[in-house]
Amino acid sequence: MVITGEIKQDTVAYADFEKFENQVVTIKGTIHNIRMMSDFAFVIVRTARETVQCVYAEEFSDYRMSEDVKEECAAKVTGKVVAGETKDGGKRYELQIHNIELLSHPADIPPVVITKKQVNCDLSTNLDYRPVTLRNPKERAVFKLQEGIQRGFREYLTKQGFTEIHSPKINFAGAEGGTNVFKLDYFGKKVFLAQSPQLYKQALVAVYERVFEIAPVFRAEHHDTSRHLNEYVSMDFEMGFIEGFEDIMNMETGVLKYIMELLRTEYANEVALLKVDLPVITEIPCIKFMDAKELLMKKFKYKPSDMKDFDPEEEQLLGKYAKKELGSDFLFVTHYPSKKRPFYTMDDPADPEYTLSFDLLFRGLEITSGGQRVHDYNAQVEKMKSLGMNPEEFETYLMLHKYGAPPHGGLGLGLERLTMHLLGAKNVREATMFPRDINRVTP
Ligand code: AMO
Repeated sequence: MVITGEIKQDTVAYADFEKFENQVVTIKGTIHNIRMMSDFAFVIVRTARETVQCVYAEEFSDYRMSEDVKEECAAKVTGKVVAGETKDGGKRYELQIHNIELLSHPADIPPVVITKKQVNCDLSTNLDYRPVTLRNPKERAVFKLQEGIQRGFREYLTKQGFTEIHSPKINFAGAEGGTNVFKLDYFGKKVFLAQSPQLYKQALVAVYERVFEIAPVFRAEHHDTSRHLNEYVSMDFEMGFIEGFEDIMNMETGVLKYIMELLRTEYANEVALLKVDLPVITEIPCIKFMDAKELLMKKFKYKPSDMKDFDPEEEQLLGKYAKKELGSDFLFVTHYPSKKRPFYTMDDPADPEYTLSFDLLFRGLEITSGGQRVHDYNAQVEKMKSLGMNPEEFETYLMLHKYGAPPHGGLGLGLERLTMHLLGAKNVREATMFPRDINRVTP
Protein backbone atom coordinates (compact mmCIF):
# COMPACT_ATOMS: atom_id res chain seq x y z
CA MET A 1 0.00 0.00 0.00
CA VAL A 2 1.32 3.46 -0.90
CA ILE A 3 -0.25 6.52 0.71
CA THR A 4 0.39 9.68 -1.28
CA GLY A 5 -2.22 12.08 0.00
CA GLU A 6 -4.12 11.91 -3.25
CA ILE A 7 -7.67 10.60 -3.37
CA LYS A 8 -8.65 8.82 -6.57
CA GLN A 9 -11.50 10.69 -8.22
CA ASP A 10 -13.57 8.47 -10.48
CA THR A 11 -16.79 10.42 -10.17
CA VAL A 12 -18.01 13.80 -11.40
CA ALA A 13 -19.83 16.55 -9.45
CA TYR A 14 -23.10 17.91 -10.83
CA ALA A 15 -21.53 21.39 -10.91
CA ASP A 16 -19.19 20.09 -13.64
CA PHE A 17 -21.89 18.47 -15.82
CA GLU A 18 -21.71 21.26 -18.37
CA LYS A 19 -18.18 20.15 -19.29
CA PHE A 20 -19.40 16.59 -19.85
CA GLU A 21 -22.50 17.20 -22.00
CA ASN A 22 -23.28 14.07 -24.09
CA GLN A 23 -20.50 12.14 -22.38
CA VAL A 24 -20.81 9.17 -20.04
CA VAL A 25 -19.86 9.95 -16.43
CA THR A 26 -20.26 8.40 -12.98
CA ILE A 27 -21.68 10.23 -10.00
CA LYS A 28 -21.82 9.04 -6.41
CA GLY A 29 -24.66 9.76 -4.05
CA THR A 30 -27.70 8.39 -2.30
CA ILE A 31 -30.83 7.22 -4.08
CA HIS A 32 -33.12 9.96 -2.80
CA ASN A 33 -36.32 9.18 -4.60
CA ILE A 34 -37.58 6.77 -7.26
CA ARG A 35 -40.63 7.73 -9.29
CA MET A 36 -41.88 4.97 -11.55
CA MET A 37 -43.66 6.12 -14.74
CA SER A 38 -45.27 3.86 -17.33
CA ASP A 39 -42.18 3.07 -19.42
CA PHE A 40 -39.40 4.88 -17.58
CA ALA A 41 -38.44 5.97 -14.07
CA PHE A 42 -36.94 9.05 -12.45
CA VAL A 43 -34.18 8.18 -10.03
CA ILE A 44 -33.22 11.24 -8.01
CA VAL A 45 -29.71 11.00 -6.62
CA ARG A 46 -28.73 13.14 -3.65
CA THR A 47 -25.12 14.21 -3.94
CA ALA A 48 -23.10 16.30 -1.50
CA ARG A 49 -24.86 19.54 -2.37
CA GLU A 50 -27.36 18.90 -5.17
CA THR A 51 -30.02 16.45 -6.21
CA VAL A 52 -29.43 15.06 -9.68
CA GLN A 53 -32.25 13.86 -11.86
CA CYS A 54 -31.38 10.53 -13.48
CA VAL A 55 -33.66 8.79 -15.92
CA TYR A 56 -33.97 5.06 -16.28
CA ALA A 57 -35.36 3.68 -19.54
CA GLU A 58 -34.58 0.41 -21.30
CA GLU A 59 -33.66 2.29 -24.47
CA PHE A 60 -30.60 3.91 -22.81
CA SER A 61 -28.54 0.73 -22.26
CA ASP A 62 -28.62 -2.99 -21.54
CA TYR A 63 -28.67 -2.26 -17.80
CA ARG A 64 -31.87 -3.45 -16.07
CA MET A 65 -32.73 -1.90 -12.72
CA SER A 66 -33.13 -4.49 -9.96
CA GLU A 67 -35.57 -4.36 -7.05
CA ASP A 68 -32.60 -3.84 -4.74
CA VAL A 69 -32.34 -0.24 -5.92
CA LYS A 70 -34.21 1.48 -3.10
CA GLU A 71 -34.35 4.88 -1.53
CA GLU A 72 -31.40 5.64 0.78
CA CYS A 73 -29.08 3.12 -0.92
CA ALA A 74 -25.60 4.59 -1.43
CA ALA A 75 -24.74 4.20 -5.10
CA LYS A 76 -22.55 5.03 -8.03
CA VAL A 77 -24.66 5.90 -11.02
CA THR A 78 -23.19 5.91 -14.52
CA GLY A 79 -24.92 7.54 -17.44
CA LYS A 80 -24.91 10.05 -20.26
CA VAL A 81 -25.16 13.74 -19.39
CA VAL A 82 -27.96 15.37 -21.37
CA ALA A 83 -29.12 18.97 -21.26
CA GLY A 84 -32.74 19.86 -20.69
CA GLU A 85 -34.77 22.94 -19.80
CA THR A 86 -36.15 24.01 -16.45
CA LYS A 87 -39.69 25.39 -16.15
CA ASP A 88 -38.35 28.94 -16.28
CA GLY A 89 -36.23 28.33 -19.38
CA GLY A 90 -32.92 27.69 -17.58
CA LYS A 91 -30.55 24.88 -18.44
CA ARG A 92 -30.66 21.72 -16.38
CA TYR A 93 -28.69 18.52 -16.83
CA GLU A 94 -29.87 15.02 -16.25
CA LEU A 95 -28.27 11.61 -16.49
CA GLN A 96 -29.56 8.83 -18.74
CA ILE A 97 -28.77 5.79 -16.65
CA HIS A 98 -26.37 3.16 -18.02
CA ASN A 99 -25.60 1.47 -14.71
CA ILE A 100 -26.26 1.65 -10.97
CA GLU A 101 -23.71 0.13 -8.60
CA LEU A 102 -25.11 -0.17 -5.10
CA LEU A 103 -22.63 0.51 -2.30
CA SER A 104 -24.91 0.02 0.72
CA HIS A 105 -28.43 -0.98 1.64
CA PRO A 106 -30.51 0.62 4.42
CA ALA A 107 -31.88 -1.82 6.99
CA ASP A 108 -35.20 0.01 7.18
CA ILE A 109 -37.20 2.74 5.50
CA PRO A 110 -36.87 6.29 6.96
CA PRO A 111 -39.25 7.00 9.88
CA VAL A 112 -40.33 10.29 8.26
CA VAL A 113 -40.79 11.22 4.62
CA ILE A 114 -37.74 13.18 3.47
CA THR A 115 -38.32 13.06 -0.27
CA LYS A 116 -40.93 15.82 -0.45
CA LYS A 117 -39.94 19.47 -0.85
CA GLN A 118 -40.41 19.92 2.87
CA VAL A 119 -40.19 17.50 5.79
CA ASN A 120 -43.86 17.37 6.68
CA CYS A 121 -43.90 16.82 10.42
CA ASP A 122 -43.92 19.01 13.50
CA LEU A 123 -40.64 20.52 14.69
CA SER A 124 -40.29 18.17 17.64
CA THR A 125 -40.54 15.05 15.42
CA ASN A 126 -38.19 16.66 12.93
CA LEU A 127 -35.64 17.15 15.71
CA ASP A 128 -36.16 13.63 17.12
CA TYR A 129 -35.10 12.16 13.77
CA ARG A 130 -32.46 14.77 12.92
CA PRO A 131 -29.88 12.36 11.40
CA VAL A 132 -32.58 11.44 8.89
CA THR A 133 -34.54 14.69 8.45
CA LEU A 134 -31.33 16.61 7.74
CA ARG A 135 -31.04 14.56 4.54
CA ASN A 136 -33.97 16.49 3.11
CA PRO A 137 -32.48 19.00 0.64
CA LYS A 138 -34.21 21.97 2.24
CA GLU A 139 -33.22 21.02 5.76
CA ARG A 140 -29.59 20.48 4.87
CA ALA A 141 -29.49 23.74 2.90
CA VAL A 142 -30.08 25.60 6.19
CA PHE A 143 -26.80 24.36 7.57
CA LYS A 144 -24.92 24.82 4.33
CA LEU A 145 -26.03 28.44 4.51
CA GLN A 146 -24.87 28.50 8.13
CA GLU A 147 -21.50 27.24 6.99
CA GLY A 148 -21.41 30.24 4.65
CA ILE A 149 -22.06 32.63 7.54
CA GLN A 150 -19.19 31.18 9.57
CA ARG A 151 -16.94 31.11 6.54
CA GLY A 152 -17.69 34.77 5.84
CA PHE A 153 -16.98 35.71 9.46
CA ARG A 154 -13.68 33.80 9.41
CA GLU A 155 -12.55 35.01 5.97
CA TYR A 156 -13.31 38.66 6.56
CA LEU A 157 -11.67 38.84 9.97
CA THR A 158 -8.62 36.90 8.82
CA LYS A 159 -8.23 39.47 6.03
CA GLN A 160 -8.46 42.22 8.66
CA GLY A 161 -5.49 40.78 10.56
CA PHE A 162 -7.37 38.81 13.23
CA THR A 163 -5.95 35.60 14.72
CA GLU A 164 -8.30 32.66 15.24
CA ILE A 165 -8.26 31.31 18.80
CA HIS A 166 -9.82 28.49 20.82
CA SER A 167 -10.50 29.29 24.44
CA PRO A 168 -11.27 26.62 27.07
CA LYS A 169 -14.87 25.66 27.69
CA ILE A 170 -14.26 24.44 31.23
CA ASN A 171 -13.80 27.63 33.20
CA PHE A 172 -13.04 28.92 36.68
CA ALA A 173 -15.84 31.53 36.53
CA GLY A 174 -18.96 32.40 34.55
CA ALA A 175 -18.06 35.38 32.37
CA GLU A 176 -21.51 36.81 31.84
CA GLY A 177 -22.91 36.62 35.39
CA GLY A 178 -26.56 35.77 36.01
CA THR A 179 -27.99 32.40 36.90
CA ASN A 180 -27.71 30.74 33.50
CA VAL A 181 -24.33 29.12 34.13
CA PHE A 182 -23.86 25.35 34.14
CA LYS A 183 -21.93 24.15 37.19
CA LEU A 184 -19.73 21.12 36.85
CA ASP A 185 -18.03 18.82 39.32
CA TYR A 186 -14.40 18.80 38.16
CA PHE A 187 -12.63 16.18 40.29
CA GLY A 188 -14.28 17.61 43.40
CA LYS A 189 -13.80 21.23 42.35
CA LYS A 190 -16.66 23.50 41.24
CA VAL A 191 -16.12 24.77 37.71
CA PHE A 192 -18.37 26.24 35.01
CA LEU A 193 -19.12 25.62 31.37
CA ALA A 194 -18.13 28.69 29.34
CA GLN A 195 -20.99 31.15 28.85
CA SER A 196 -18.75 32.96 26.36
CA PRO A 197 -15.04 33.24 25.52
CA GLN A 198 -15.08 36.73 27.04
CA LEU A 199 -12.29 36.50 29.62
CA TYR A 200 -9.90 34.72 27.27
CA LYS A 201 -10.50 36.77 24.15
CA GLN A 202 -9.77 39.88 26.20
CA ALA A 203 -6.53 38.36 27.56
CA LEU A 204 -5.46 37.69 23.98
CA VAL A 205 -5.79 41.26 22.69
CA ALA A 206 -2.63 41.96 24.68
CA VAL A 207 -1.00 39.13 22.74
CA TYR A 208 -2.36 39.26 19.18
CA GLU A 209 -4.21 42.62 19.20
CA ARG A 210 -7.09 41.18 17.15
CA VAL A 211 -8.64 37.77 17.80
CA PHE A 212 -11.78 35.86 16.89
CA GLU A 213 -13.39 32.58 17.82
CA ILE A 214 -16.29 30.55 16.46
CA ALA A 215 -17.25 27.96 19.05
CA PRO A 216 -20.07 26.54 21.17
CA VAL A 217 -20.94 28.25 24.45
CA PHE A 218 -23.33 27.15 27.16
CA ARG A 219 -26.20 28.90 28.87
CA ALA A 220 -28.36 27.16 31.46
CA GLU A 221 -31.59 28.74 30.20
CA HIS A 222 -34.36 27.64 32.52
CA HIS A 223 -37.15 28.56 30.12
CA ASP A 224 -38.25 27.02 26.89
CA THR A 225 -38.35 29.98 24.48
CA SER A 226 -38.23 30.24 20.71
CA ARG A 227 -34.92 32.18 20.80
CA HIS A 228 -32.85 30.57 23.55
CA LEU A 229 -30.67 27.47 23.37
CA ASN A 230 -28.60 25.88 26.12
CA GLU A 231 -25.72 25.43 23.72
CA TYR A 232 -25.20 27.77 20.80
CA VAL A 233 -22.41 28.82 18.49
CA SER A 234 -20.96 32.17 19.42
CA MET A 235 -19.02 34.10 16.80
CA ASP A 236 -16.82 36.42 18.84
CA PHE A 237 -14.17 38.93 18.09
CA GLU A 238 -12.08 41.26 20.21
CA MET A 239 -9.83 44.05 18.96
CA GLY A 240 -7.18 46.19 20.62
CA PHE A 241 -6.12 49.81 20.07
CA ILE A 242 -9.63 50.97 19.29
CA GLU A 243 -10.48 54.66 19.21
CA GLY A 244 -13.96 54.01 20.49
CA PHE A 245 -16.69 51.38 20.47
CA GLU A 246 -17.76 52.66 17.04
CA ASP A 247 -14.73 50.75 15.67
CA ILE A 248 -16.39 47.52 16.81
CA MET A 249 -19.68 48.43 15.13
CA ASN A 250 -17.85 49.35 11.92
CA MET A 251 -16.00 46.02 11.95
CA GLU A 252 -19.27 44.16 12.46
CA THR A 253 -20.91 46.06 9.61
CA GLY A 254 -17.99 45.07 7.39
CA VAL A 255 -18.29 41.45 8.47
CA LEU A 256 -22.02 41.37 7.77
CA LYS A 257 -21.64 42.97 4.34
CA TYR A 258 -19.01 40.37 3.48
CA ILE A 259 -21.15 37.49 4.74
CA MET A 260 -24.22 38.59 2.75
CA GLU A 261 -22.17 38.96 -0.42
CA LEU A 262 -20.64 35.51 0.09
CA LEU A 263 -24.09 33.99 0.54
CA ARG A 264 -25.37 35.80 -2.54
CA THR A 265 -22.53 34.60 -4.74
CA GLU A 266 -21.40 31.22 -3.41
CA TYR A 267 -24.54 29.95 -1.73
CA ALA A 268 -27.00 31.02 -4.41
CA ASN A 269 -28.61 27.55 -4.65
CA GLU A 270 -29.30 27.41 -0.93
CA VAL A 271 -30.50 31.02 -0.90
CA ALA A 272 -32.95 30.22 -3.72
CA LEU A 273 -34.11 26.89 -2.26
CA LEU A 274 -34.79 28.46 1.12
CA LYS A 275 -36.16 31.70 -0.40
CA VAL A 276 -33.80 33.71 1.80
CA ASP A 277 -34.36 37.43 1.65
CA LEU A 278 -30.74 38.56 1.92
CA PRO A 279 -30.45 42.00 3.51
CA VAL A 280 -28.71 44.69 1.51
CA ILE A 281 -26.37 46.60 3.82
CA THR A 282 -24.96 49.99 2.98
CA GLU A 283 -24.81 51.46 6.46
CA ILE A 284 -26.45 50.46 9.73
CA PRO A 285 -28.36 53.14 11.66
CA CYS A 286 -27.77 53.67 15.40
CA ILE A 287 -30.06 54.78 18.20
CA LYS A 288 -29.24 55.36 21.87
CA PHE A 289 -30.96 53.04 24.32
CA MET A 290 -32.92 55.81 26.08
CA ASP A 291 -33.94 57.39 22.78
CA ALA A 292 -35.24 53.99 21.70
CA LYS A 293 -37.25 53.70 24.92
CA GLU A 294 -38.73 57.13 24.32
CA LEU A 295 -39.57 56.22 20.74
CA LEU A 296 -41.34 53.08 21.91
CA MET A 297 -43.39 55.01 24.43
CA LYS A 298 -44.23 57.98 22.19
CA LYS A 299 -44.53 56.45 18.75
CA PHE A 300 -45.78 53.01 19.61
CA LYS A 301 -47.54 53.92 22.90
CA TYR A 302 -45.71 50.99 24.48
CA LYS A 303 -45.50 50.78 28.25
CA PRO A 304 -42.10 49.21 29.04
CA SER A 305 -42.00 46.90 32.04
CA ASP A 306 -38.22 47.34 32.41
CA MET A 307 -36.43 50.63 31.75
CA LYS A 308 -33.01 48.89 31.81
CA ASP A 309 -33.55 46.39 28.99
CA PHE A 310 -35.86 45.50 26.10
CA ASP A 311 -38.41 42.72 26.01
CA PRO A 312 -38.91 40.74 22.76
CA GLU A 313 -41.91 42.87 21.77
CA GLU A 314 -39.92 46.07 22.08
CA GLU A 315 -37.17 44.59 19.90
CA GLN A 316 -39.78 43.69 17.29
CA LEU A 317 -41.21 47.22 17.32
CA LEU A 318 -37.73 48.67 16.93
CA GLY A 319 -37.15 46.28 14.03
CA LYS A 320 -40.32 47.57 12.35
CA TYR A 321 -39.26 51.14 12.95
CA ALA A 322 -35.79 50.52 11.46
CA LYS A 323 -37.26 48.90 8.36
CA LYS A 324 -40.06 51.34 7.74
CA GLU A 325 -38.49 54.64 8.68
CA LEU A 326 -34.79 54.01 8.15
CA GLY A 327 -34.94 51.40 5.39
CA SER A 328 -32.67 49.02 7.31
CA ASP A 329 -32.99 45.40 8.41
CA PHE A 330 -30.42 46.14 11.11
CA LEU A 331 -30.36 48.62 13.97
CA PHE A 332 -27.57 49.28 16.49
CA VAL A 333 -28.87 50.24 19.91
CA THR A 334 -26.09 51.90 21.90
CA HIS A 335 -25.41 53.11 25.45
CA TYR A 336 -27.18 50.41 27.46
CA PRO A 337 -27.63 51.12 31.17
CA SER A 338 -24.62 50.13 33.28
CA LYS A 339 -26.79 48.12 35.63
CA LYS A 340 -27.68 45.64 32.87
CA ARG A 341 -24.25 45.14 31.35
CA PRO A 342 -21.55 42.77 32.64
CA PHE A 343 -18.63 43.84 34.83
CA TYR A 344 -16.16 44.10 31.95
CA THR A 345 -18.18 46.81 30.13
CA MET A 346 -16.78 50.33 30.08
CA ASP A 347 -19.07 53.01 31.45
CA ASP A 348 -19.56 56.15 29.40
CA PRO A 349 -17.29 58.80 31.00
CA ALA A 350 -19.84 61.43 29.91
CA ASP A 351 -22.62 59.66 31.81
CA PRO A 352 -21.54 56.62 33.89
CA GLU A 353 -25.15 55.44 34.30
CA TYR A 354 -24.79 54.22 30.72
CA THR A 355 -22.13 52.20 28.92
CA LEU A 356 -20.05 52.32 25.76
CA SER A 357 -21.85 49.23 24.56
CA PHE A 358 -24.36 48.16 21.96
CA ASP A 359 -26.70 45.45 20.77
CA LEU A 360 -27.42 44.78 17.12
CA LEU A 361 -31.01 44.00 16.20
CA PHE A 362 -31.68 42.12 12.97
CA ARG A 363 -35.28 42.21 11.80
CA GLY A 364 -36.36 42.84 15.38
CA LEU A 365 -34.19 40.27 17.17
CA GLU A 366 -31.01 40.83 19.18
CA ILE A 367 -28.22 38.98 17.41
CA THR A 368 -25.17 40.70 18.93
CA SER A 369 -23.93 42.30 22.14
CA GLY A 370 -20.66 44.16 22.23
CA GLY A 371 -18.82 47.23 23.35
CA GLN A 372 -15.68 48.71 24.79
CA ARG A 373 -14.13 47.03 27.85
CA VAL A 374 -12.53 48.38 30.98
CA HIS A 375 -8.76 48.16 30.42
CA ASP A 376 -7.44 49.96 33.48
CA TYR A 377 -6.62 47.65 36.42
CA ASN A 378 -7.86 49.89 39.24
CA ALA A 379 -11.01 50.82 37.36
CA GLN A 380 -11.80 47.13 36.74
CA VAL A 381 -11.17 46.13 40.37
CA GLU A 382 -13.34 49.00 41.58
CA LYS A 383 -16.13 48.09 39.17
CA MET A 384 -16.07 44.48 40.32
CA LYS A 385 -16.26 45.53 43.96
CA SER A 386 -19.14 47.91 43.28
CA LEU A 387 -21.02 44.96 41.75
CA GLY A 388 -20.40 42.82 44.85
CA MET A 389 -17.84 40.60 43.08
CA ASN A 390 -14.63 39.40 44.67
CA PRO A 391 -11.69 40.46 42.43
CA GLU A 392 -9.53 37.73 44.01
CA GLU A 393 -11.66 35.11 42.29
CA PHE A 394 -10.72 36.72 38.96
CA GLU A 395 -6.99 36.93 39.60
CA THR A 396 -6.02 35.25 36.34
CA TYR A 397 -8.46 37.40 34.33
CA LEU A 398 -7.11 40.54 35.97
CA MET A 399 -3.56 39.71 34.83
CA LEU A 400 -4.65 41.36 31.58
CA HIS A 401 -5.32 44.66 33.32
CA LYS A 402 -2.56 44.43 35.93
CA TYR A 403 0.21 43.89 33.42
CA GLY A 404 -1.11 46.33 30.84
CA ALA A 405 -3.85 46.16 28.22
CA PRO A 406 -4.58 48.34 25.19
CA PRO A 407 -7.97 50.05 24.90
CA HIS A 408 -10.11 47.32 23.41
CA GLY A 409 -13.57 46.00 22.72
CA GLY A 410 -15.41 43.29 20.88
CA LEU A 411 -18.65 41.46 20.40
CA GLY A 412 -20.48 38.14 20.38
CA LEU A 413 -22.81 37.24 17.50
CA GLY A 414 -25.23 34.33 17.90
CA LEU A 415 -24.92 32.12 14.80
CA GLU A 416 -28.28 30.38 15.17
CA ARG A 417 -30.15 33.63 15.77
CA LEU A 418 -28.68 35.24 12.67
CA THR A 419 -29.53 32.14 10.63
CA MET A 420 -33.03 32.01 12.11
CA HIS A 421 -33.89 35.54 10.98
CA LEU A 422 -32.28 35.10 7.59
CA LEU A 423 -34.63 32.16 7.09
CA GLY A 424 -37.59 34.01 8.55
CA ALA A 425 -37.97 31.04 10.94
CA LYS A 426 -40.13 31.28 14.02
CA ASN A 427 -37.98 29.10 16.24
CA VAL A 428 -34.22 29.16 16.72
CA ARG A 429 -34.22 25.34 16.80
CA GLU A 430 -35.01 25.35 13.06
CA ALA A 431 -31.59 26.94 12.62
CA THR A 432 -29.81 24.54 14.99
CA MET A 433 -28.48 21.24 13.76
CA PHE A 434 -28.83 19.31 17.01
CA PRO A 435 -30.47 21.66 19.51
CA ARG A 436 -29.91 21.46 23.24
CA ASP A 437 -32.68 22.96 25.30
CA ILE A 438 -34.27 22.36 28.67
CA ASN A 439 -36.18 19.37 27.27
CA ARG A 440 -33.74 18.02 24.71
CA VAL A 441 -30.29 16.44 24.79
CA THR A 442 -30.81 13.90 21.98
CA PRO A 443 -30.08 13.08 19.24
P1 AMO B 1 -24.53 38.02 25.13
O1 AMO B 1 -24.71 37.26 26.39
O2 AMO B 1 -25.51 39.13 24.88
O3 AMO B 1 -23.08 38.69 25.10
O4 AMO B 1 -24.56 37.03 23.91
C1 AMO B 1 -24.18 37.46 22.62
C2 AMO B 1 -25.16 36.93 21.59
O5 AMO B 1 -25.29 35.52 21.69
C3 AMO B 1 -26.60 35.11 21.36
N1 AMO B 1 -27.19 34.41 22.50
C4 AMO B 1 -27.93 33.28 22.40
N2 AMO B 1 -28.32 32.56 21.33
C5 AMO B 1 -29.06 31.45 21.55
N3 AMO B 1 -29.41 31.01 22.78
C6 AMO B 1 -29.03 31.70 23.88
N4 AMO B 1 -29.36 31.25 25.09
C7 AMO B 1 -28.26 32.90 23.73
N5 AMO B 1 -27.73 33.80 24.58
C8 AMO B 1 -27.07 34.70 23.82
C9 AMO B 1 -27.37 36.35 21.01
C10 AMO B 1 -26.57 37.44 21.73
O6 AMO B 1 -26.74 38.69 21.14
N6 AMO B 1 -19.58 38.29 25.94
C11 AMO B 1 -20.72 38.97 25.36
C12 AMO B 1 -20.41 39.45 23.97
C13 AMO B 1 -19.36 40.55 23.94
O7 AMO B 1 -19.60 41.60 24.53
O8 AMO B 1 -18.32 40.33 23.30
C14 AMO B 1 -21.91 38.02 25.32
O9 AMO B 1 -21.77 36.82 25.35
O10 AMO B 1 -27.29 36.52 19.61
